[in-house]
Amino acid sequence: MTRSVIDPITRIEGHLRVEMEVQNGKVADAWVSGGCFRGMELVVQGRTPEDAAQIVERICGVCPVSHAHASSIAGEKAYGITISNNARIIRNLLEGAQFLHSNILWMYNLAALDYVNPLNALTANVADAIDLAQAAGTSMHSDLGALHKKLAAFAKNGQLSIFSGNWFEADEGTAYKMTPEADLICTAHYLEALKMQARASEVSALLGGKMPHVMTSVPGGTMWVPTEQKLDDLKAMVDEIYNWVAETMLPDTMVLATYYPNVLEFGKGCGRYIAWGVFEGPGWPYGDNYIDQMKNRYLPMAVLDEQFKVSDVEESLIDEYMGRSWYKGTETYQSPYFVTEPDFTEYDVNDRYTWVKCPTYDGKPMEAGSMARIFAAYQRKVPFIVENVDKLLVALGAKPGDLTAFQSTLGRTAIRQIETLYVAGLMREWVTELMEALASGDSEYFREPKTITGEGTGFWEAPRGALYHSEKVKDGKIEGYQIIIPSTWNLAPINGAGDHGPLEQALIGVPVEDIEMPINALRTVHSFDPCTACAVHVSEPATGKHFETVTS
Ligand code: NFE
Repeated sequence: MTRSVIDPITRIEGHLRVEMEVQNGKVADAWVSGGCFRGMELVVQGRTPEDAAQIVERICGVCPVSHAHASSIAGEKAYGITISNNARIIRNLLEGAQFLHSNILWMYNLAALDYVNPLNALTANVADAIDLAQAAGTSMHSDLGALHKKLAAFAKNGQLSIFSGNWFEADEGTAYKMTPEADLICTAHYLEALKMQARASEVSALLGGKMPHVMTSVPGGTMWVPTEQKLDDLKAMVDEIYNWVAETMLPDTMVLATYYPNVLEFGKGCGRYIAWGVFEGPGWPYGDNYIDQMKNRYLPMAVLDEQFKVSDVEESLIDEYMGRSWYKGTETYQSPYFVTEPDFTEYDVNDRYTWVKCPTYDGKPMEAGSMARIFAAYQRKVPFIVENVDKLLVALGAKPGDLTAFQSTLGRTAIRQIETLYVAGLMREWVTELMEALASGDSEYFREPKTITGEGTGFWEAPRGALYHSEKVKDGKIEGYQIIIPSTWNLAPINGAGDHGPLEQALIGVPVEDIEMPINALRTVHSFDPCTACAVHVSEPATGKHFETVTS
């Protein structure tokens, strides 16, 4: 029996430790530990809902827009109001820009280096690489010859920086399977992705005043007012991102799948999914029927069981267990609840071992994220999603409709690109919609509260999955606040019934050939795109260790 620890996991947002027991070449048990306490719930006590929407964004520099929106929705529910049609479209655009940034960042700059070895690209034949890109149908915006020369010069000077510190030697150098030509193409796209992320953030900054931590979304609507010039700028940027995503991301995903079919064989996880829904749909507003509102989102709400059977969310079935995390007591709190009592003890996988609380739905661990959203949209029959999921299934050698074919580490990685393409296309539609609204003379962007005492929950999605903000407001001031972020679901510890959290379950059974570099475990962690948030950073400078193995 061997213990294998990866700490910290790099190429994620925030600080995360994974500890695994390895037996007979496979992970036999796993514990995931989040090393951050955020405590935003305590910071917003006594503040107004308007302040809260601005403050809670500071949880994270990657998904601030989603927090502003979930908080604004909670505020609007407490205030008894809905937003105007213009505000709906503008918020969709702002949220969509952040989704595009996150999905591109994650695919190329965080996850891809588990599959792509830029050092291998040094031996590529450039002409063959150009032929391969054409055959694979993937884009060719970079000068591959110039890139090849640049990489060679960097390698000669020892300046490969982030490309030099990866796990290319895992499994005695056999873990990376792509040809030098495929590695050269994907390295070019890695670099292009940096520009596209920046472009997506420019869209957020245009609509939000700045990025990260946008300033325009508030309970009641938006402070952003379009002009023809701003809409023209928006259109140009949105078109550029759409074209790149359409030409690059799905074809690259198929290239990865060709070389790594083995990564489709592990990493299933808990097999149950939640999506609260995101991007408010047409047919606005829905009045007081919140369930209808969530079901009509462009990516709709759904709770899915092991057979992908859909049900509507019931807030009271969401609870959080404290017994294995660094919080007071061993209670299970039922939503909506407003208790946050941090209480650090020792790191002990047999007792408490993480700052991440343990949310469950109807007592069970649930996976959140793009895969959950796409499954929800497929089951709710969103036409674009049904068509593209079936196409991807056929390309992967599976049957249309067989969602089980995605339940793996590479399946989770691949399916997210359908979402990226969908959102990139919707962005273009929303710009047109906004242009039409402006031309029609509709100029309503903000609404005042009807009451300043009440309770409200914002069910929404961040790029990494289902996001929940709930607040209790008295005379305009917050008395109670609770947030359940996507990674809390995915990185959850063992629950009160003894079930492991979704990532822990996905890790159990993963093949480990090289105990010093458990690359398939790392691929599985990255497939969830974890974020333990960027607030408090806990590290152990004394040991300076990033990786250790302990034989017991
Ligand atoms: Ni810090 Fe976030 C997203 C949220 S974390 S990135 O997406 O909420 O799961």
